[in-house]
Amino acid sequence: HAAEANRTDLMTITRFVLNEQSKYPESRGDFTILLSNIVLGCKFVCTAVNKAGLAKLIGLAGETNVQGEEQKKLDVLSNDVFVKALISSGRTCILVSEEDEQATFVEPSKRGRYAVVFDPLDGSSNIDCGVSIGTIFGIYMVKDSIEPTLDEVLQPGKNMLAAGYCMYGSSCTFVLSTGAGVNGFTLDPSLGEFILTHPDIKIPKKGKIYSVNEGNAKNWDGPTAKYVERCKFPKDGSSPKSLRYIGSMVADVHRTLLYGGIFLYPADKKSPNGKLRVLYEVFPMSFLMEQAGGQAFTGKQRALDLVPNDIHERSPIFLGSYEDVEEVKALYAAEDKK
Ligand code: P6P
Repeated sequence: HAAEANRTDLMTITRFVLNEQSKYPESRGDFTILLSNIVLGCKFVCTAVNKAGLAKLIGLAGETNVQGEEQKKLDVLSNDVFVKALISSGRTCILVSEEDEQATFVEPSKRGRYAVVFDPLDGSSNIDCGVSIGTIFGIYMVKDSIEPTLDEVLQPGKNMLAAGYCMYGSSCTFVLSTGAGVNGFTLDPSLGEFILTHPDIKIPKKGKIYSVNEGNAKNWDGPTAKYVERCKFPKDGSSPKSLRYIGSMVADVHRTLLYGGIFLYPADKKSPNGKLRVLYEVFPMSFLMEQAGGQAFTGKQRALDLVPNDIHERSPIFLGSYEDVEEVKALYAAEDKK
């Protein structure tokens, strides 16, 4: 009976957010409207990504179609969809996208109170081999939506109102936090709705998996090299961690969130700030990890305390199970004492 009730009591993402919003009587539903436009963008990208495999046959996504027109690459197409969906929501005033060198300042007639930072299709180099990819986003409330400046988005990640990602894999999974825990929704294609499937996600306190591109080992600094060595040759007699590295941040972070363990993209001699972008990769994933009971560290500080100076700034990142990240912090602290 309960199963039947659950099946018919559909907790869609819109209903879920409306429930959340009802806790803030003064809210005017703006966030719900903003989120529904982000969800719309994800649904579009989900169908486009799923068709990408056929693209070679029907000339989409970066191929030339039958009319000989050069089709946009999927990440450019996805960016167009998100920018248009966010502007048409009438709830944003600044957009920062991985795809656009400059921030987008929304025209005054369509301005709203939110700034959205996003990577429309992270890991898109993996599309052709069918590896899961995703959209990552973070949302700030702006102080001055009349004459907004870049300062509104050069804010530490701890000031974000919400963050999330949508993973386009064997199923389309939307993971979201509005600052009161983390919830996962799965797209039911027959309904065209995201349904709550992973309520109140909590990351295990310690995990058995480490996730890093070992190909960069030659260039790692001491603490990172020491930590990875410990994962492979534990000194306390425990069994070694397993290495799982997909090379698509959304997929590696989603597995870490659900199974536990640690994901790291450290600094190295070639890239002293690592590779991942602060605003729309490091901050949203760090926000989610903290909300799920894990943590995120840059090698110097709590990731969410970082104050970016440039909208495309990079940072090293160690994120995941609380105790695993603690070990990394201890190794960097010991290094600082030398
Ligand atoms: P590497 C994908 O290109 C990406 O931006 C992230 O999704 C992923 O975590 C990382 O780069 C992989 O980088 O250097 O290991 O190939």
